[in-house]
Amino acid sequence: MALHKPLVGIVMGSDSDLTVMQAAADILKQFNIEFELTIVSAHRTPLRMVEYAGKAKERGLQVIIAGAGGAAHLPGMIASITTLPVIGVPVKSSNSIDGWDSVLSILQMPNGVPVATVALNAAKNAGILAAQIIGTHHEEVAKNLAAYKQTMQHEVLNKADKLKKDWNNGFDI
Ligand code: RP5
Repeated sequence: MALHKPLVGIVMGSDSDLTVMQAAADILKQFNIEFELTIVSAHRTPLRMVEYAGKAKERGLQVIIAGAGGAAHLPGMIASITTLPVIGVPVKSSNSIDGWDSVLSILQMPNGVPVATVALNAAKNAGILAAQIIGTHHEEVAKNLAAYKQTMQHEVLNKADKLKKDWNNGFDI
């Protein structure tokens, strides 16, 4: 079987981020999008970070998902080096006070260097956003995303239906 090149790079500051970041990998698998996953630390392996970000585009990656906690500089620093879109996942890590440190470190980027920041620990949404970026030029991924939205809609409508029956009450459209 031919090996496909990964389109999405998932990087995290530490293996302790994996319990959160795993959700990005899981949803990309669901959408049949090839990805790679590794540890790159802005503070502990700065040269590896520069190398990873510097070579990401020429290696064929189209999006980078970067997760980190506490003084979370990884997504912003990667975004400062590459022209690829970078999605930042703030992780509520062991060194995070309450999660706000991670959120603000990733969110409050200076003009000119954007990071698409998702909610605290929201690696699943990072994966979906990466799929949506790939889906702008990949018809099969776009179809999978449309089907995913349909499924979510049906799930909510089924729940509303159940509530209506349980409470003999509700709203019809
Ligand atoms: C950050 O420090 C990492 O992204 C992780 O969220 C946090 C704690 O790392 P460990 O001390 O668990 O390796 O750089």
